[in-house]
Amino acid sequence: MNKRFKRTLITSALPYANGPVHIGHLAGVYVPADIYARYLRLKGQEVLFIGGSDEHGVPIALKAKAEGVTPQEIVDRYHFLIKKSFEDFGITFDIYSRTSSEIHHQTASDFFRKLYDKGEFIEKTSEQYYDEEAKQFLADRYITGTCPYCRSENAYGDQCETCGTSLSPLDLINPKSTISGSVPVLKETKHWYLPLDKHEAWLKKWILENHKEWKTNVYGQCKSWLEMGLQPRAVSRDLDWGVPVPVEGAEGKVLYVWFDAPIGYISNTIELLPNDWEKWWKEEDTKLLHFIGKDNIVFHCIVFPAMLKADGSYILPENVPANEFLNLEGDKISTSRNWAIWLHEYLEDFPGKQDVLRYVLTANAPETKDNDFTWKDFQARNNNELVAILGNFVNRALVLTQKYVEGKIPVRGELTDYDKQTWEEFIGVKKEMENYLELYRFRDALKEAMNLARIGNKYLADTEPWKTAKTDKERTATILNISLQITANLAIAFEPFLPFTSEKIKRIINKETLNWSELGSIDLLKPNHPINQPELLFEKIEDETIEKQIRKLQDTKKANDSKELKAEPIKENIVFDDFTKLDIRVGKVLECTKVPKADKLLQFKIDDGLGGRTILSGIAAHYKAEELIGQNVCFIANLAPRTIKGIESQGMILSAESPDGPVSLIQPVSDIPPGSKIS
Ligand code: B3M
Ligand code: ZN
Repeated sequence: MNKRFKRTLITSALPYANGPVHIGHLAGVYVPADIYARYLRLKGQEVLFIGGSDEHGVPIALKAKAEGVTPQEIVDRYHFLIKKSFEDFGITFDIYSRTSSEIHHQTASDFFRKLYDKGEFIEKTSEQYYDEEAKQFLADRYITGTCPYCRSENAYGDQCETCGTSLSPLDLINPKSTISGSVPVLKETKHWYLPLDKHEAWLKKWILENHKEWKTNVYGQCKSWLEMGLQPRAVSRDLDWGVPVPVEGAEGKVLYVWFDAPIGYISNTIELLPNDWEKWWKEEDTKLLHFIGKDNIVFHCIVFPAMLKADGSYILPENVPANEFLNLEGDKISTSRNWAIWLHEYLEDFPGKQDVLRYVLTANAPETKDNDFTWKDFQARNNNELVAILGNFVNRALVLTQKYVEGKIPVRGELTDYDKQTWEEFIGVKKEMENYLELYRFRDALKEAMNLARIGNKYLADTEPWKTAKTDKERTATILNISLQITANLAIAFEPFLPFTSEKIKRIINKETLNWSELGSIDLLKPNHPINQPELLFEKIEDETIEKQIRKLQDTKKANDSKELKAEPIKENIVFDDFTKLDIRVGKVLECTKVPKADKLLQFKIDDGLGGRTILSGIAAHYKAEELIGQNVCFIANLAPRTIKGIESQGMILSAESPDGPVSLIQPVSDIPPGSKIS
């Protein structure tokens, strides 16, 4: 550890308590954080590892409304399930608490109040939608309406999930409150903003100049945020679930969930160490690390540091080793589509195999780019690596010990050159592993740990103690002594990664405590030290087992497809006259370009046979602008013009959309002049 630091405070993102945790959570955040915490503890360093559930926010309030229960009931249901999953997988939090706790409410409230009193916020009044029936302001997610870009009818106030465009509630056509179904009205409301623009200069220096060592994915994201320029960010919301804003006249307002959640790291520390928490958060010799997924980077690298700085008494994170995402069998993990491997379900199907999952998720961790979990890879890594390399070596060393030297550590004779060379190699690989651990490169570190076991296998294969046993007792004793020393070393090396396996090895070799400084020692087990009966560390996973899991996912996919592919219900009948009001025409695309700052939008110049017109259409995700030039399209010619992103759209281009995403333009089958009428 760098001289500057005396202790390490590790935080891991607080998962929302509105669903169970899955392999993506484990791979992205909790296994890496746990590996690091275990590694430091084994080295005898002072470490604190903080976890907890994030129990506020709109989705939790919405879920409660949908189920007709209180938000507290929702978070109680998931908090304990999540906590248990983490315990089951050996994630060694020093505390796993929750943001609905009293101590958190108090801490977050005090934190806000101090910043408020110091004048660190700005107050702004703006117009927001208000539901007069439910008598409350509507968070973006509580408002639905028609998307102005793609006309989908179920767009949310913050985003249209059909075309992906991010929206503000004021963009929606025919807005509706999801609480009462009524049409919301605009009403003035006051909120507090953290003026991030005022923090921009020091943030730029702190990250872009002083933390060039951060992972490139993290540094890159920060750089692009900082270069775009920071804006004041609202830290309060009109909502009835969360930490109340501790200011007079702020009834019905709570702290924005992303304001209170990171303070959860602090409140959980206070809950654990009421008299001793401050040194962990306020002393310069504490190294603060945030383990998170990539979607949380801006909050941990920019917003939370700005909050800490605004307070003035806190340290800032030394590093934020964020990971990318883990996909599942080629598709994004999705809670709503049940496309996930839930930890509690994994344990039902693979009891006792926590380490297999920890291994696979680390070996394939999304450290630098998104990665894919597949069941075939899971099986291959178990069978070809855990069973064939680590399990095989340890088992052979132990069985041979029982067979040839009566289950005791034999006395070692003089080392041959080959023995010495093996040990040197072992030390070299151990050093590599440590270097990687220090750099949060756990995937590479694990690879090197596995190489230590490979050295053991090669040593046994080359020295063949089963042959020397017949001719040379002393040589056999030396070989087995070295093999058992390697075994004990593996118990140390693998402990951060595979803690259950490491425990098992330690039980078998009768050595309860081993620490990191002993790694590399050839004298971990003294002569005549007794060894217990061997047990297998891992077992082969059969094709059948894997096929069952793959079938389970295929069933999920089928269920999703049949749900999603069901056509939408037919709208109410209209009379023929209604239909004739529509003027639908054929047009030819003269120009087509992407609209800047609107991901989904294409701007068309159409030859309509009447001098041309401009139309915007939200199909950029489905077509390249240049491939549409020269093509015939169908459009509604008499739709009242609308201005979107400052451009007047004079009509609407027709396209068909399948419920599972694909979009297809409607085009005439044969060439027909622009302006032709469609009926
Ligand atoms: N609950 C978001 C997430 O689970 C959020 C993290 C909070 S960390 C302070 O991705
Ligand atoms: Zn849309």
